[in-house]
Amino acid sequence: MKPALEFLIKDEKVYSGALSCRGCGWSLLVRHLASILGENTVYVAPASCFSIISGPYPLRELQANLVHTVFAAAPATATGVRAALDRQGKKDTTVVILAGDGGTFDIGLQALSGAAARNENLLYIVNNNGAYMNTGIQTSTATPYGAVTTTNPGKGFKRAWPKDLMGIVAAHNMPYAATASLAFLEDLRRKVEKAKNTQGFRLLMIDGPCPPGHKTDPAESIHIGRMAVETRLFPLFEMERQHYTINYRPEKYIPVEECMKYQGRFKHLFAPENKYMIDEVQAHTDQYWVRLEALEEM
Ligand SMILES: Cc1ncc(C[n+]2csc(CCOP(=O)(O)OP(=O)(O)O)c2C)c(N)n1
Ligand code: SF4
Ligand SMILES: [Mg+2]
Repeated sequence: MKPALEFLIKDEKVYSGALSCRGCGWSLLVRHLASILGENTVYVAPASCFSIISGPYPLRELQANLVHTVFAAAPATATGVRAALDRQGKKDTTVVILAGDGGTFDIGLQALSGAAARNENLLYIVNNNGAYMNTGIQTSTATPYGAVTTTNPGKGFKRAWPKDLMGIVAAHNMPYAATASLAFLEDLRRKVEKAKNTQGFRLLMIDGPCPPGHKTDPAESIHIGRMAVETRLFPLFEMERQHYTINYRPEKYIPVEECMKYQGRFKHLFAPENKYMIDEVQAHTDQYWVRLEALEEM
């Protein structure tokens, strides 16, 4: 029997020898993206772990053009690349931003909002691994409630809820936006295809495994990703303009701790004095799901 990746990736568009840690989401994600988007693509990358994985000069990972840009400006840089390509008549070249959660939820949010509001013809991919991993696991506004990072005051774990990026994105009334997981590859690949073939501003937010940052076993990256979807911590849904569709409904109710227990960043929450925080995460997760179902119904 063929391994699953070989079956799905028929046309490999990355070179071998990625510079990432074992079990990193970035590497697997980019393999899938590149195999669908092909060589007629220009990638625009603000600072993130992918800036390193893509290769320091003269190495390179992607069999396509890549523009490295500053943290705050990827959508602005991509807007310029798009305009230049259009001017040359290269309208079939796809322009893709590859950004982390720090570069998206925080530092690049203004430029993202501007490009989305102008409905620039760009595909924005955010690999959400829930912290500034490249510089040593600092908290971002995507970091989950209760997670340990290196920059939380007090007891060292985060006491605020992550920003609802998809809600912010929905408010821009964009042609297409979706969440996706590396544990649900067919769904992910369908969404990349759909985003590729949609005109205007599109955004995909991918749940990004990061073993050093999440304090997980690299071999468990995909299993943990699957459990994030099964426990509804990371629901799979898409939005066309403001029309919501939930893409996967777990068959049974699985408590969030079934996903959190694999991740050392949540270990302290299992101590008796902190267990109430797991209940808070459960309540928040349940509430978000109810809201998603109501939005889909509308
Ligand atoms: C303006 C600016 N501030 C800080 C940095 C340092 N820096 C480079 S990558 C990075 C972390 C990026 O985090 P994220 O966007 O979540 O991507 P990840 O590393 O997690 O993949 C930081 C803080 C920088 N390059 N530019
Ligand atoms: S620190 Fe995390 S995101 Fe960065 S290369 Fe390693 S696994 Fe990937
Ligand atoms: Mg990150």
